[in-house]
Amino acid sequence: MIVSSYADLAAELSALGLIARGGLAVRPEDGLDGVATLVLVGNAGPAFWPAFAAGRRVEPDPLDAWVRRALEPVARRVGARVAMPNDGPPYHPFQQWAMRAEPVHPAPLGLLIHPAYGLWHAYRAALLFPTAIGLPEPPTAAGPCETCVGRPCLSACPVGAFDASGYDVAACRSHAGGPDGAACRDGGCLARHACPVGRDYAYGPEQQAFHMAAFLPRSRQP
Ligand code: B12
Ligand code: SF4
Ligand code: SF4
Repeated sequence: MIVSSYADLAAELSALGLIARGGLAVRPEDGLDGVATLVLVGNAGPAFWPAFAAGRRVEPDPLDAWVRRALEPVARRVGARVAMPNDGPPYHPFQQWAMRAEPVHPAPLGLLIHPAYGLWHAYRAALLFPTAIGLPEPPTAAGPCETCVGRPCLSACPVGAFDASGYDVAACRSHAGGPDGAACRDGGCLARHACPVGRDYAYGPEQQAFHMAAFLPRSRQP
């Protein structure tokens, strides 16, 4: 069966705790042979956490595994296949796809900022369709960073892991995983928290700690 409409797909994803985050007509230069349309699937804020908490199992990469379990039956039904952000390397350019699908812009931290969700959102998968499906016109919105006074995200990291030249992953991991890193480890990245946009969407404590544990060295995971 082919998906009847983007709206139906969005409703089906919503029932799973996930969000249809727009889509794009695939171009030859995207290098996705046999794919005509791509729909991004993601989360914003803490809304998907209860569904994941109820469905998670003790297994490697439990969030990706839960997303795959939730999406594979949907994909089969609508004639799509699933691509995941952590498939790789080489990784799929999810952030570049997202900028074509919805009004997100690069923030100084390297994450994409959304006008409503701020920095508290992510992409969990993409559904790849062999046929063209009707997509909503992506809404446009100016990037909030352009008019942000003081750019507080850039001065909130205790070890200055972010600056104009980029993101020092080693410095971040060393601090957040070390003896003085409990605030980052348990509550989430302080630079992300410093952003005034989308604060209502900040993840809850359990979700923050989960994402940070996934990012820190394995030996420090709970
Ligand atoms: C590799 C990777 C990382 C690496 C970063 C490597 C680097 N050089 O900086 C590491 C493991 C460090 C990382 C960390 C995080 N990441 Co990351 N990461 C990815 C991944 C899997 C691949 C990126 C890539 O190579 N893309 C392919 C190339 C072609 O595209 P590109 O646009 O040129 O990619 C560049 C940027 O994506 C950048 N990058 C990736 N992640 C991050 C994170 C930060 C903070 C910065 C500054 C840059 C950066 O590095 C890439 C190479 O230069 C993507 C998923 C994906 N498939 O895109 C997620 C992704 C970019 N990460 C994401 C997130 C949320 C994070 C974390 C914040 C997770 C967390 N803890 O909550 C952390 C940051 C830690 C913190 N302080 O909180 C999200 C961003 C969502 C958004 N709003 O834009 C993505 C899209 C995954 C998702 N599920 O949505 N990440
Ligand atoms: S604090 Fe300002 S510059 Fe930093 S991400 Fe938020 S809006 Fe953008
Ligand atoms: S997690 Fe902590 S150490 Fe890493 S960038 Fe954010 S504030 Fe800095």
